[in-house]
Amino acid sequence: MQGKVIIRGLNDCWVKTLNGDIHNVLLPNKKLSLLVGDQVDFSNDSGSLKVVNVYERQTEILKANANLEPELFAVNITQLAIVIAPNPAPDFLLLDSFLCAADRAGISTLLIINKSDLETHVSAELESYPVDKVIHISVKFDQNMSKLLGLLDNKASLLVGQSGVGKSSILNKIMGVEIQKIRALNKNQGTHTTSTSYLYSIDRSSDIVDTPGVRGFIPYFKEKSDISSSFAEIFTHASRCKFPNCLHADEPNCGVKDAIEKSQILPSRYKSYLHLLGLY
Ligand SMILES: Nc1nc2c(ncn2[C@@H]2O[C@H](COP(=O)(O)OP(=O)(O)O)[C@@H](O)[C@H]2O)c(=O)[nH]1
Ligand SMILES: [Mg+2]
Ligand SMILES: [Zn+2]
Repeated sequence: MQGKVIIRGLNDCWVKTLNGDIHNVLLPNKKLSLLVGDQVDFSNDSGSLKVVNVYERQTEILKANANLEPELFAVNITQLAIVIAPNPAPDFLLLDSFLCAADRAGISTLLIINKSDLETHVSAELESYPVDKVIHISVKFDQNMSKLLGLLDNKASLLVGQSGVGKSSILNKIMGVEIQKIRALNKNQGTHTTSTSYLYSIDRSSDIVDTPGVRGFIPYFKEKSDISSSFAEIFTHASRCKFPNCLHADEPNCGVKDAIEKSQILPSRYKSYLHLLGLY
């Protein structure tokens, strides 16, 4: 049988087959690299179901661990959906870190600006942020929710954003009771539900992955120079730098710093860039 992993436990996982059935399936070993979103084959092995094959992944989003080594964050995602709101104020470093990770993984980006019912709005620069799509919604007042569904259609979206922006509200609105149903599978096994990712299916071809551990997300870069190439607008202006290995920090005749002076690069983007550069 074949299916998609919707929850990964320590020694087991829950797999949803194409017809919607959910099975509890054992892992051949704890060390197996298997994440929510993975496509697997499983079969009956002396009375219990066991994973026998993990398919090659379409995409892999990497994060850096404390030693700046690569760690898989999410797999088979086709769209990164980042939620922000006027309140709590956007964490630009977190936002840019996720955009870098999406760029590295080669997946499209969607910025969901929630709480548009509030008097205060997010700063204007976010309207023209380097993302593929932007949508304004209000979960509270059911504004633009069907348009949002359209943007999630035929995609496997990873829903991220800082605490308090409305991720759970969005999920509840879209998935309803399905959330409790899926989460209950995990509770039965006594696993810590707050530290687990869940994959919810909107329909047969549209998934949303809800992942914890978003706070402090650091994208993985193999080389220091990969950082600037993950900031598209910084990379563009880097062609005018005097030194081919310019890191756009303290070097003279830097095309990037020149572009910042001419307001062609958002200061917050450059600040995030320098922060990430400082980590690596
Ligand atoms: N005004 C307003 N508040 C919202 C909206 N969506 C969510 N909230 C509120 O924002 C708070 C955080 O929402 P929650 O879904 O828990 O955010 P999460 O931490 O990202 O999962 C809650 O008090 C929600 O009721 C919205 O569209 N407008
Ligand atoms: Mg939440
Ligand atoms: Zn430079």
